[in-house]
Amino acid sequence: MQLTTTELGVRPFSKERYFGGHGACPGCGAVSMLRQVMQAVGPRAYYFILASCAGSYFPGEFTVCDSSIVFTVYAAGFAQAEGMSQALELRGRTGETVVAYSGDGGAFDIGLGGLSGIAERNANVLVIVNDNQGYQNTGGQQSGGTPRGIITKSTQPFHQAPPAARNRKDLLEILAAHRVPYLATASAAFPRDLDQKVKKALTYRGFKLVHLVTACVNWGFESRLAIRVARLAVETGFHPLYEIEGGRRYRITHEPAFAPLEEFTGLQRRFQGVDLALLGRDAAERWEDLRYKAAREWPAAEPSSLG
Ligand SMILES: Cc1ncc(C[n+]2csc(CCOP(=O)(O)OP(=O)(O)O)c2C)c(N)n1
Ligand code: SF4
Repeated sequence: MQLTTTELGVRPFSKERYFGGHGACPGCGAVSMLRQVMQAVGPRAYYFILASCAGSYFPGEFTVCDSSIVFTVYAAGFAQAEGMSQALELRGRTGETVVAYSGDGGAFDIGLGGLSGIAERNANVLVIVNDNQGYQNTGGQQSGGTPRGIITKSTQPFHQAPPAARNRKDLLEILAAHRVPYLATASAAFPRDLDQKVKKALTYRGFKLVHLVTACVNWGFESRLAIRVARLAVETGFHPLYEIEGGRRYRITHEPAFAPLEEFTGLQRRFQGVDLALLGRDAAERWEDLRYKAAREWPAAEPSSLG
C-alpha cells in the first residue's frame, strides 16, 4: 500500500522555498525578508548560516524550507561558503547557489576578517546580511551596526564613546573598497526591489552581497509594525536603497519621501533620549556622498571588468 504525503504527514514542496514554522519572535521583520530572499534565490541552494537569530528561523526539529542549511560559526562561516562554491565548481555543478547568511554582528564585527577574505578572493558566494542593528539573538548587545546614541544591554557608561564621537560602520563602503562585482542594500518592505537585486546579484560570478536592515522587536515597537518600521527606515532616508557595481558604479534604486526621521524613531523605544539631530546629520551626509557618487558619468561602452 502506498501512503499519500498527507497520510505520512509530509508537507510536499511547493512553489514556496520557505514555508513557515519558524521559531523567531512573533512579529520579527527578518522572517519575511528571508522568505523573499529564498524565493528569489530559487531551488538548489546551500545556505551557510552564521551564529545569529537565523538559528530560530530554521528550527532543527522540522523542515521549513527546501534548501540545504548548514549552521556555522562566525570565524569560519564565510570561508566555508567559499569552500562549498569551489567544491561545486570542481564537480562541474554550475547550477547551484551558495549563500552565506549573517547578522550584523557576524558581518560588521566578529566575521569581518572572513568576509573581507572572501571578498578579496572574489569567491562565488552571495552574502545576505540581516542587519537588525545589534546582537539580537543574545538579547540585544551593541554591534558595529548599532546607530550611535542607542543604549544597548552591553553599553558601558564608563567606557562608551560619546555619541558624537562614534558612528556605525558603513559595511558597503568597506566592501566597495574591495572592488567586488555587486553590492546592494534592500528592505523587506520593498519586495520588488529586493527581488530584482537578489536576481541581479546572481547574474554575477564572484562575490556579491545584499545588506538588509530588518526590524527587530527588541527595538521596542509593537509586533504588528515590523514592515511599517522597515518602510519608514527607507522613506525617512535612514536606510537608502542603492547598488554598487564593480565597487564604483553607484545607483540609487529608490528615491525616498524623506519623511521626518521622528516618524521612524518615534515608533521605537530604543531611540528614547537619542540625539536625533546627530542621526539626521549622519543620514544627510550619507545621502550627499551617495548622490555625488551616483551622479558620476561613465562611458556608455565601458565594459564590465568584473562579473
Ligand atoms: C565567537 C562567538 N562569540 C559569541 C557567540 C554567541 N552568539 C551567538 S549568536 C550571537 C548574536 C549574533 O548577533 P548578530 O550577528 O548581529 O545576529 P542576530 O542574532 O542579531 O541575528 C552571539 C553573540 C558565538 N556564537 N560565537
Ligand atoms: S530577536 Fe529580533 S531579529 Fe531575532 S528573532 Fe526576535 S525579532 Fe527577529
